[in-house]
Order: sequence, then structure tokens, then C-alpha cells
Amino acid sequence: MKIRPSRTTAVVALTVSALAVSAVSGLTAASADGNGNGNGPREVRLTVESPTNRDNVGVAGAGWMVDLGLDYDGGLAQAGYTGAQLTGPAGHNNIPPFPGTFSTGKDDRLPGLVVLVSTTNGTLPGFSGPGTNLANLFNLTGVTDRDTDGSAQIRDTWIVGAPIAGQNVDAILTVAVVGDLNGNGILDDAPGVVQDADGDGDVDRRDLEAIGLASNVERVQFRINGAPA
Ligand SMILES: [Ca+2]
Ligand SMILES: [Ca+2]
Ligand SMILES: [Ca+2]
Ligand SMILES: [Ca+2]
Repeated sequence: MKIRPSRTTAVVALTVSALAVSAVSGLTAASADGNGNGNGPREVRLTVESPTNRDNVGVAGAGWMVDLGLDYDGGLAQAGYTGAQLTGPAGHNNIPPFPGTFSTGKDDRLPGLVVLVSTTNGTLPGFSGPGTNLANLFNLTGVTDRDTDGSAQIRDTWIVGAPIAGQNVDAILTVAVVGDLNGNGILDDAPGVVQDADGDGDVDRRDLEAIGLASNVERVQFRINGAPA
């Protein structure tokens, strides 16, 4: 039996939803145009759990974390998900029990993901500046929800092991999942390096959108702390 809300309940509900709408529009105003420009819902919904706007992260430029949640309408097959990973540099790279490669570029486990940091180093081996796709540096990837409608949620986490994006700097994290560029039905087409498509000297949301995306674009402004522990 359907319970009819009292007038008070209805007013409270309206107020709460109005607050929720204003909070959402305030927080995600920057991602609104990346959310499809009115082109309808995306196949993948992406959230950034860490960092959040205005966070001051890390110790001496390292030890900060990027933590993502990704919901794929088409489940693990659409995600190109090839297994859980627990990986890292040197002796941690691609070993049991959850092997996965570790380097800059496209992730072997989540091959449509692009993760950019605006201050990424351009001279360290493997790094090409702000366009460098950092997705294959993620350490921990697993499946956190599988729905009866076929969708799946994946969690993907990186603890930054070295100051590869500087210290005592303001930075912008930009994250998205690239569309199915080669038409094989799998979101496995992330580039190793994102180009400055519009030629304005940075690599940002607009350059990502020029590739073609399957998800919203999330953008977080934060600061990388240079102080010791
Ligand atoms: Ca990997
Ligand atoms: Ca594809
Ligand atoms: Ca650009
Ligand atoms: Ca730009």
C-alpha cells in the first residue's frame, strides 16, 4: 500500500530536494558541460572520492591519493575490465595475487580510463607533461557492485609514490572514460598521451571531449603539499 505523505513531509522533501539540486549544481557546475552538453546520459558515471576541491594533499609531493568510482551501464565487459589488480613500482609490478602492469599510459585493467594532472612532469622517463595519461599508475582496482540490470561498479585507487606532479603547486585533476573509438563494443581506447587538440597550450576537458567520451568529465582543483611529514 502506498503511504501518502503528510503536507509537512512533502514540504520537507521539496526543501531537501531544492537544497540537493543547488548543492549539486554548485559542486559540479564545472562538470555540467562535460556531462554531455545536453546529449543525454552517458554510459559511464564517474566520481572522484579523493582529492576533493581545495584539498591540500600529500607529503613532499607524494603520498596523496586519487580514488575513483566508475559505474558502467554495460558492466565489466563494456569496461574492458580484465581482472582485479594490486600493483606498483619495481618488485610490485605485475605479480600475483592480483597482477597488473604499472607505468604511465593506458591501464591494462581499465583500458578506457584517462587521468590527467595539470602539473605532471614532462621530463621524467615515461612522463610527457600534462597530457600524460596516468591511469596505469593506479595500484588497486576491484569490483564493488554488480547489479541485476547488468551494470557494474568499479573502484580504482592510486597512492602517488613520487612527486611526479610537483610540490607546493596548485593542480587540476581531470578524469574521464573515453568512448568506443574503434567500435569493438568495449571502452578500451584510452590514449597514452592526450594531445592539446584545441592548441591553446593546455590539456584539459575540452581536449578530452575532442577525443569523444563515454563518461562525464570530473575536474578537481587541489594543492600538492611540499612539506615533510
Ligand atoms: Ca595497470
Ligand atoms: Ca573500443
Ligand atoms: Ca587545450
Ligand atoms: Ca584549454
